[in-house]
Amino acid sequence: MKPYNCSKTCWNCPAAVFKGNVDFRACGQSVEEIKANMGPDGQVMIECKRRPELGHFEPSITFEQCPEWTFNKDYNIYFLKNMKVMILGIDGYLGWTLALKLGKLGFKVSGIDNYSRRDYVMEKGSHTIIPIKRMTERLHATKEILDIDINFRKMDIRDLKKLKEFMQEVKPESIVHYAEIPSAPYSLVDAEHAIEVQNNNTLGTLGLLWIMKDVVPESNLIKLGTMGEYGSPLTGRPLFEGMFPANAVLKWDDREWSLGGEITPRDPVSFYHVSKVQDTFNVYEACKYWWLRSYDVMQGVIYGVHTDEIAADERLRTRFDIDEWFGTVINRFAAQAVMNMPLSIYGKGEQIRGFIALEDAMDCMVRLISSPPEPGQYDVVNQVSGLYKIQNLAEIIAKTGTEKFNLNVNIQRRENPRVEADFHPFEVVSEKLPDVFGFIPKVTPEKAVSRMLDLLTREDIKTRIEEKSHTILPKTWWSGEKKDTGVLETYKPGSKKSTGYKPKLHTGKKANKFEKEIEI
Ligand code: USQ
Repeated sequence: MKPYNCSKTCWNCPAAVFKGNVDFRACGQSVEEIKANMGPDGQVMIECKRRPELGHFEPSITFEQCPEWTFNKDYNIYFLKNMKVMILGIDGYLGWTLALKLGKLGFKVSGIDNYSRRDYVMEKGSHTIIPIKRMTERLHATKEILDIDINFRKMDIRDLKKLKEFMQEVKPESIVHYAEIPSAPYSLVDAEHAIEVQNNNTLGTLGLLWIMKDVVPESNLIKLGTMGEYGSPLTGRPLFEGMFPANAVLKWDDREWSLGGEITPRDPVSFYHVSKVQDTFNVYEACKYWWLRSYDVMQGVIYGVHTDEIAADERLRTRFDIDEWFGTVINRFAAQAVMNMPLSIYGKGEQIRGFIALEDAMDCMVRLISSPPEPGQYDVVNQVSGLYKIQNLAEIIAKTGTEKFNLNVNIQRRENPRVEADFHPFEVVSEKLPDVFGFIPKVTPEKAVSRMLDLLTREDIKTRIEEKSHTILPKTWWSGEKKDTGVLETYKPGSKKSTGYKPKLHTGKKANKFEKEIEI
């Protein structure tokens, strides 16, 4: 199998500075158009920041031909030597995990964070139940154990002056943007919280785009969106990867139009998810106006505690939240199982979401970083490895907990504090990551849950869950009320029949095997 990014060229490479007498950044032109229209006088020329000895040349060297790109056999892709990646939100659950993964693979990692996640979880009266160190200690431990240097600056993404200075100093070749407040319930607490979420997320991203335009227009922005941008359309219309496919058609009043290439409808499920939709449009526009390039990652709900790097030492662990605001459902269920608390399904439990394990999500990020889009290209990937009903997930956790860890697990349906459909069809297309980037999911929920329970059943961690168990059950209602959710039903795992409906995941050719394995 040929390396996935072998035929990408200087057009994709962040080291290429475009020169010449074609104003290829003029709005509305596609790269294909430019290439097709290049007359004898209209050549696009570049200079390579990494290979200045080449002078001006046509941007046609492939990654396979270029000595700056080296082959990595584990990923079957080329990596740009010592590629500089800046992670915005490097102190978080995902940011920290990715920093260590990239550092271990030889990337030059820098990052910023304002520690707001630590503060918001404290505001809820909770803490990360897997203890994490202060940043200075994290950085020391990273150097000592993995021999990785991380260039860190404490700052808020909205501090434009500081961020611009840091960008000018580092000149990142890829930027991973995790610096957002990632919680739907937090955005529904009250007006102040909703405003803070949308302010931080939307304005943070908008400022970043202006800085990128001025300082690093060749850098690849990997922007974290969310599957929740799409909602769960009751028509059952497939959730395509951001844009309609070429053969999609709109029929109305006896007439037809092609929808190919248009952004698909969004129907976000909280004010937090709305902020991600706003980002989508801002990034899309910036790519159009300034020829920035970006992958917008519609990420499913993440779960898990493991990558080889974070498991290498206690001081390298990433945070793990279980409170009603910042804990995600599988992680919360695992903590509840350990505490002998019934697993709290909201509503009927027939709602379906896309999920992906932490380790698999990191694999996707490495691949996206190493296959940058072309200038002006805005592309979307749906990053999920499986679709599950919440009810089925509860069964998986209960089964693993009972059979492997001797836990006594019950399941409890509670009133749903959110506004979301109980029953809905769900069909998701997630073909680009496997087919274009070579991602094959490796971690089943069973495997990840097993690893989680291994860690969470440790006495010291159990004590930390116990201390904060009062923060687990939801009190934040989408109606604006703050009150407990009533119990609808408590039942034993295995005793409940779900409707026969199975969601459909179009995973591309590569991931089919995994899909079969995890069918439930
Ligand atoms: N749920 C329960 N019981 C719980 C917690 C959640 O039944 O104790 C249900 C919710 O009602 C919801 C589903 O589980 O239907 C997922 O909830 P969640 O809290 O795990 O995830 P969500 O609020 O959707 O947000 C999370 C992350 C967010 C990310 C998103 C991906 O917090 O940053 O963007 O997952 S997605 O859901 O695909 O939009």
